[in-house]
Amino acid sequence: MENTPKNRQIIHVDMDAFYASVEQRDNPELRGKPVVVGGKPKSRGVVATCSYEARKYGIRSAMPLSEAYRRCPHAVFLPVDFAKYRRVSQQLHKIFQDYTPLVEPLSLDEAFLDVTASLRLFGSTENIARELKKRIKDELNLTASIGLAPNKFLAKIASDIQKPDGFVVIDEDQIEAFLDPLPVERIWGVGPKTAEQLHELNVRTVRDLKKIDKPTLNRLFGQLGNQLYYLARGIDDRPVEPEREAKSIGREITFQQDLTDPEVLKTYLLDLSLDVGRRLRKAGLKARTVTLKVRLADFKTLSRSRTLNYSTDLDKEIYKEACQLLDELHLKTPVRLIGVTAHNLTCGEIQQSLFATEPGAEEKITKALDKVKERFGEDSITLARLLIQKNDENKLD
Ligand code: TTP
Ligand code: MG
Repeated sequence: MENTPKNRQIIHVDMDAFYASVEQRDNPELRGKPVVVGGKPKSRGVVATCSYEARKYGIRSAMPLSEAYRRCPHAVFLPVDFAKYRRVSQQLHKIFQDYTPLVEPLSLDEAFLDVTASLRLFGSTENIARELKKRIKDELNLTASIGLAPNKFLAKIASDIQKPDGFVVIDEDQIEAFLDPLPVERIWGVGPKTAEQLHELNVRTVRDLKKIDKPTLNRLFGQLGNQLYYLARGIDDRPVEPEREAKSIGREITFQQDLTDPEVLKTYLLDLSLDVGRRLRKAGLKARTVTLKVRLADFKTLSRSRTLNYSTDLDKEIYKEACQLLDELHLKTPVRLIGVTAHNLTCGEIQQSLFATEPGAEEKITKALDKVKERFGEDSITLARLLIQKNDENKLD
């Protein structure tokens, strides 16, 4: 790949509990307390984020607010103030620009910086990273977690591993020791399905994964196999791409074996929709158009879109549209690839009556998710697809 010289120095910055920290900063009474950002506790809708104090009660992003309230009734519930977070995000990016023009924002609170060429000016990468952290604290009165590594993949894991207020440096000679003990789920591209398949092969850690050779990984996982092979060895040549502006957010998956059963295809659509929804919400964006892409066994590719009369960032809305588009294709041929993309993006603060067109939808999903959690425990939201597949009454549509 171009622009990927050796010995790169990549910094990944991710703010801690971003929206909630901004609210705690601006109202000292909220400091040290469980704070949930997303809306009124009894309103429909989901948690955008919550303070680390609230996370002790098991509250997480994308959880229904009603459930957050059940878990911690004394938490302070606040509405989402996008305009405010966007202003803070701009200040943050101004700080980044003082160190390098090679800044790739991933969302309001997260960015990659390639500081390879900045070293002569600032000394070491570690200096830059420490200075960044200090300026974020002094000038914005917020904390960030920072990862520093020779590539994007490692820098992103590094920033996440010591949250909050983390600072993790991975040198070339520490890559193996750092990666080997991590669970395979940490590798980019390993979602619940792939993880399940890897577990069946007795692969739980990156160290285990490295024991599988490249041809086998290719045979088992197609294109993803290559990615797994290289990332497990800490190799990632993707360049930092400055000012990447999202025109669409999408994800697709190529199957190892062509699939025909529409219900199985829909379980994949749910996985993909969960991912697209999460990335939309993180970027503070909503989409009006959902596109379904299907590649058939004979490589013919079909693409179908639907534009809604409102904008959404909700997994279940994206999933519902994708399923309808799939049904309308009346497929008779096996499918080798399926993908979901959200287009026509707008900033999140525009008010939409998400549920006005669909009374009761929110309750349905809340109930379905609650049932899943009762049966499978807390971190099992993605298991919802299994339940949906098995149990008709929990269908989201
Ligand atoms: P994250 O960086 O994922 O979360 P965070 O900064 O709140 O917490 P931490 O990084 O310490 O784990 O997302 C950044 C912001 O994006 C978050 O503050 C709120 C928003 N967001 C949503 O609105 N919905 C979501 O589902 C997610 C994941 C994030
Ligand atoms: Mg964050």
